Amino acid sequence: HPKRSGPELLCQMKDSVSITTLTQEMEPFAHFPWATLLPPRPLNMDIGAFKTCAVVSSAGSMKNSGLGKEIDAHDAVVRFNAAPTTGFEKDVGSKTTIRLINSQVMAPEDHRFLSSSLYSTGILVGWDPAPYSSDLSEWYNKTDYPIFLQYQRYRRLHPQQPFYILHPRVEWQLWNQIQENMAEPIQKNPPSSGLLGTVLMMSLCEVVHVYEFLPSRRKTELCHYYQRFVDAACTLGAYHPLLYEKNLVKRMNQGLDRDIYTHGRVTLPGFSTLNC
Ligand code: NCC
Repeated sequence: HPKRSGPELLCQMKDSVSITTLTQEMEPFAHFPWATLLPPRPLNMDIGAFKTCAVVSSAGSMKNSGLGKEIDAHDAVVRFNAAPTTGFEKDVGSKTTIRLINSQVMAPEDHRFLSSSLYSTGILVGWDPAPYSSDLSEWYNKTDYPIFLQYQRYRRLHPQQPFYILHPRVEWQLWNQIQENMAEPIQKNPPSSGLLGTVLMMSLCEVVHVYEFLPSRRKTELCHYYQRFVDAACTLGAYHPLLYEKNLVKRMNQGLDRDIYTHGRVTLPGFSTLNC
């Protein structure tokens, strides 16, 4: 196929990726005694629609960005994994509406998940790299990390906090979308939390600003803004098809290249605003 234009990519994304989360009545969960710990309704029926949303990548280049105020001015803000706000407000803001966490972060070996206050604000959305095109039962018996065990534990300890689990179908719909638009074969691993969160917000918001997913002039080999750890693979990808994800986001960007350079900011339209 000829290379798709930005508007074509956006419409294709809207048509082929549907953001869903697990609910109590889905099989096989409906038959489990702990099914009632799962939300009765999918995420999109409980929150939104928002006007403006910010997606804050965890990249080292968020450091010294001074973007905190701009980020907090959005109606909803999504953050990832163990990325903190405390002590970094000036650069990343302090509002957290949704925290998207991979199952590695939830793993019991990392004792902090169940107790740390890092995870106590906002709506949690967990995800786990599921086998390609598996059904829910197959995945349930073969998760990368024990996401369901930890989910149950967390829900019992923090029953008031909304906590959803992303349907694994979303990962592979999005992966297909990336592969469809690349000339070469890409690794069959799910997209990064950053792209999952971006598309999640495109389904909930009218306008989405993504920060430092496409690196600005502050681009650095520092992995995260909150850690002294240097690895270029954090920005360019190893396990996740990150370079391809970034290429796709660059092509969908409706903002100015200048905004990427100065603010690391990409502007994407919400799906509801598209006339496809
Ligand atoms: O690093 P991570 O991601 O938590 O970052 C969240 C998202 O921000 C974007 N990012 C991050 C760093 C960087 N230099 N450039 C970026 O663009 C990416 O979009 C990224 O998804 C993940 O995707 O869930 C990931 O999680 C970590 C790790 O599991 C958690 O941080 C918990 O410690 C993974 N690291 C390892 O497995 C070692 C990372 O590969 C992906």
